[in-house]
Amino acid sequence: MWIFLVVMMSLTLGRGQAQSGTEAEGRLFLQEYDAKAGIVYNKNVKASWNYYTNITDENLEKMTASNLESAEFSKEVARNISTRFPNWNTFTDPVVKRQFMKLVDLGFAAINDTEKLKSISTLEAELTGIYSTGQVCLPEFGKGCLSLEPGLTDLMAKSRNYQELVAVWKGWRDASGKKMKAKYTDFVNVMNEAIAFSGYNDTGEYWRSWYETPTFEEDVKNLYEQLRPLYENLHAYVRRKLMKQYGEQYFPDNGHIPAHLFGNMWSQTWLNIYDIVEPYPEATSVDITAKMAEKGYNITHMYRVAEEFFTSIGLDPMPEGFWTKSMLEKPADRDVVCHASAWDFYDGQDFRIKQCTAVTESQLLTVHHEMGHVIYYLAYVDQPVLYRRGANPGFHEGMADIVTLSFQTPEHMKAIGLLDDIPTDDKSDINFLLKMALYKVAFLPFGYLIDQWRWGVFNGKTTPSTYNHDWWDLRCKYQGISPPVERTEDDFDPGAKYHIPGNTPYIRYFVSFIVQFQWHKALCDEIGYTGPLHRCDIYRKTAAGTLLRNMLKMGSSKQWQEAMQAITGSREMSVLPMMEYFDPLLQWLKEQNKEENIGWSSICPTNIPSPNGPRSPSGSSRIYPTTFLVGLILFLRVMCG
Ligand code: X8Z
Ligand code: ZN
Repeated sequence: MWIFLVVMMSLTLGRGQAQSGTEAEGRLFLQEYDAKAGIVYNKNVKASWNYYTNITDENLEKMTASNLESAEFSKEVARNISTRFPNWNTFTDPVVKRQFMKLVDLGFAAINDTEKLKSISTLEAELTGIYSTGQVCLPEFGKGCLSLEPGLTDLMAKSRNYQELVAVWKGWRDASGKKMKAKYTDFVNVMNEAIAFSGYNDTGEYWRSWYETPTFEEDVKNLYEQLRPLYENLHAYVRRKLMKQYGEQYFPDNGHIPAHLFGNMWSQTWLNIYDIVEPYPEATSVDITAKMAEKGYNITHMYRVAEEFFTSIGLDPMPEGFWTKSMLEKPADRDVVCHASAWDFYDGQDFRIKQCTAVTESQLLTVHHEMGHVIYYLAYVDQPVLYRRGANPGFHEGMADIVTLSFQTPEHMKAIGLLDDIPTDDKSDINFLLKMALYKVAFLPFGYLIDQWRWGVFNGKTTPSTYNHDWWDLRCKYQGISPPVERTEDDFDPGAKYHIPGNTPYIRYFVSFIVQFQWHKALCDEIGYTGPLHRCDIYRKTAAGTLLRNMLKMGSSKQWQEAMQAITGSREMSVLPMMEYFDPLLQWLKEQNKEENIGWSSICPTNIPSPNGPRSPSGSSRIYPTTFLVGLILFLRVMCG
């Protein structure tokens, strides 16, 4: 490792040169930096790829060594800037100045203790390793030992057996999160210690700084509040359908839904229970997974279909190496990190996807998502390395998702042969919108709460003694769901979600789910589309591709507000396009929910219904306001003779 460091030191910039520090020299310095950083980043990403696609101790060690080299390189550059360009802040060219601003913000690398830096890298990899190798054995349900992908994911999606779902849900949390608590506690402490060297109060503050918006926390809260009625109506409708499916006795009295009934391990998207909640079974809706099987889809074809969408609007095809170097299938001979991701190797030609692809509808959407990330990488490839990022992290995720809004329309399904006729009746339209809501609306509170929890952990509001309690407080409050079995502080349920051990910030997805609708509307306006927003398909419309590309190619060279303006004409995040998209569904849901108590208690139930049967002797103590009053009157009558 030390040999590496010596080689790397000779790459660092500006050593022994005269100190003049003019802006023109600053520009040269950046050019030199760019060439060298490309090499260092490339080596670093390769080492990470090797670990993520082959989890071994040896690969872990190599990745850690490479992370340290990369951090040392960044530190050396920042040191050179402080001696050679102490006044970079006065530079006038914003393109130059912004790069200096990014270079001096070292993040965790600022810490002067290499052992601590090393432990950040090691802990993250170890936590990811625990997550990625976890298995659940289910002999009582006639099944062997299953990993998360594809086995447990598939069971969560398809099983309609209450007890089996409990076993999978709890089993995964025992096999993953429960084994992480001590390591995660150390991880938080060492990250906070390191980030203090960069002048941040805590890691959450550092992560939020990427949005360059002083009111960011308040802004996302306001966005969430505006969308809450939409979620609450969906929740009430789905709750009624699930009660019918599984029986009221399993549902707590306070309006919550047991968390394991949504067809998804984390209740984050509810697409897989469409069959239970379908509004009009007699109208049109397509079982895309079945149709894919019927049409003979295989994994390569799924990626070709996604690529064809992007090229149809004038965006780039995947480069040659993508097809040979990506990991598109789960290998049978080694442990890998299955959670899907897209990789930029910073050499301008090597871009890959890592995904344990299965031939299902939701995986087809993930294929589009990951390829959307690669399209962003390709669009900003001519930017300096420092600007080869999304305008903010939410923009990258928004770009990854935007085509799913076109892709899923009946119009598009027909265009690619997955649907025979385009339905025009209102009932089929509601079926379609409900399905979209199970994906896009159901996600909102989840996307919002994950980092509410993590920001609290980082700023000390949530301590290890209340990790799980505070997690469930948020899940109960925002999602209106509660655990199907008792939880204690021996459990660490946050760790059962990839992004917690993987240390990927999550508010980006909430931002993405807002901005993708803004962009979808802007692109549909651009192509002169005048119908309802939810039926717009930008397929084969190069004008849409051009507008999108003009925003993407900026990378992070400007603040996100400018990128937003380039595509929508406005500098703000707004929920209006999403509200417009789902308005017909919201009106329909309100009608369906007329007799319903919408909402739920903001606190978790104290008495969790037993997974094995009725939760109380009477089995019917649901306290809706009306039944509660009748009960009270009867009680008083008895008491008062
Ligand atoms: O993690 C992802 C992508 C990779 S960026 C597969 N997503 C979030 C998740 O799975 O929790 C996409 C949407 C939300
Ligand atoms: Zn993504």
